[in-house]
Amino acid sequence: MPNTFETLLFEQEESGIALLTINRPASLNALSKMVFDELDAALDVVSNDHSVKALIITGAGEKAFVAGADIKQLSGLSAEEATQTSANGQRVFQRIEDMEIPVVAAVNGYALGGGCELAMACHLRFASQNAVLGLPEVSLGLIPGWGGTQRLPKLVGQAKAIELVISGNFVKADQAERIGLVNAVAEDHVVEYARTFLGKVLKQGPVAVKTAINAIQSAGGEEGFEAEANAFGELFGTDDFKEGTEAFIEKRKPQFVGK
Ligand code: CO8
Repeated sequence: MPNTFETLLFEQEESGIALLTINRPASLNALSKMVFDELDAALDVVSNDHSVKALIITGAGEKAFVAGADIKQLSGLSAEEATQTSANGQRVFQRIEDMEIPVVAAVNGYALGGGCELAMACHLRFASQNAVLGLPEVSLGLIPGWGGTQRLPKLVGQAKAIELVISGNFVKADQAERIGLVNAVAEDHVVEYARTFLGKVLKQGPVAVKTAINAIQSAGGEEGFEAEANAFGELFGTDDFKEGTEAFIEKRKPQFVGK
């Protein structure tokens, strides 16, 4: 499987973290069809390589994470092609949400429209000081089409989601943190901030981390409680649980094996 791409940079770091950079800075990293095809392929690489323990997604350059769908491509689509483009983007972003490792968006500048939707599909979002997020699709006579109408209310509540989507208003990093759209604002370099955060996560029991993300994702319905209880019980059968509890009792650091 190739891990060199035209519109992405893919780097595997020794720490077990992979860094995926959307790399079209001249178009503020706008999401073209090729970006989606390559994202799909990069997610295959990550899923099949068990040495990758966490993923950071960011944008090339200082100005933008991703400034949305490639409007130049979008403008030429028929209604049928637009529906397909929406469904395909939803599928790729759902793959991100379903990844079995933590996926963090390092939002380094504009995250607009599809860029904000990409960030929302990640498990966590950290923002740079100059980050600006928003869903300005209504200004183009559109609505968010890559999961934004579904994920935004989960993060910021229904009323705030409606406010942001129907006004197309942008929010800066500090406001995005206040409303829950991003987890935190980095003082300095946002990718470094994400690395430091993930460094801590990677010291925890890997099966427990994966199970926690799955359980929290199923929150919201009756089934969520049942899924949590079942997952909790299953973790009792893992080597990581035995090691974690033994290490606590023996007053030493755990050596997790991820099983
Ligand atoms: N698509 C294509 N090119 C873009 C995009 C974009 N989304 N954003 C910026 N660019 C290009 C500009 O055209 C410009 O190119 P050039 O130098 O060749 O003219 C270059 O990037 C630099 O941009 P600007 O000169 O505009 O930079 P500014 O600093 O003046 O402004 C902004 C930065 C505010 C981010 C501005 O570029 C902007 O408003 N961009 C568009 C933001 C937007 O509306 N995004 C939402 C797009 S719609 C969407 O994402 C829908 C997703 C769901 C799709 C569902 C499937 C059908």
